[in-house]
This record gives sequence, structure tokens and C-alpha cells, in this order.
Amino acid sequence: MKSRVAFKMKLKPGNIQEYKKRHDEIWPELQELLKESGVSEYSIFFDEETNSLFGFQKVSGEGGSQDLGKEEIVKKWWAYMADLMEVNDDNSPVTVAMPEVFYLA
Ligand code: RM4
Repeated sequence: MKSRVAFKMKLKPGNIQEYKKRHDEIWPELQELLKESGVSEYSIFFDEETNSLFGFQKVSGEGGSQDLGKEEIVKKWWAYMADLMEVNDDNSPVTVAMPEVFYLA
């Protein structure tokens, strides 16, 4: 059974073009790990007014993309993206989970 996960992250101002470019060129190894970990239908939306990034994904396992921080490829990706985003000391993106308040199948 797939459940839906949503969360927000924060972009440092002025970085949306580079952020999108890097995601257009997402590493195949990371893409593979996400899928193998049960993450699918993964979108990230951007709110220009607040520089907020909203992640949405379906997950079939225990956790989602933000729970893969022990994986080497995720650590490398987070370090690669750290110059564009608000991050924690370990380079993980500052992530705020968002509760689902409505769903229409
Ligand atoms: C985001 C962030 C997420 C990652 C995606 C692919 O900018 O790093 O943690 O799952 O990229």
C-alpha cells in the first residue's frame, strides 16, 4: 500500500535555475536508490514568494527520500546541493513534514 508524503524545504534566494538544472540532471544512481526505496511519483514544487520547495511523493516502504541520509549517494547529493539550499550541519536539507489535509483519489 503506497502512502503519500509531503514536506517543505528552503532554497537560498536566486538559485532556482541552478536548482532545476541539477534536478534535470539528477544522478542515475540516486534515482535508482529512490525507486528501490519505494519512492515514486516524486515531485518538487517551488514557491517564488517564499523560496519554499514543496516535495510530494508516494512511498511504499517505511520512509521517503528524506529518510535516506545514511546512504552514501544521498550524502554526496546533499553535499552537492548544500550551496543552493538551507541545510543542517550534516548538509541534509532543512525539511519540515506537512500533514495531508485533503485527498481526492
Ligand atoms: C532535493 C533534496 C531531496 C532529494 C531530491 C532528489 O533537492 O536533496 O532530499 O531527495 O533533491
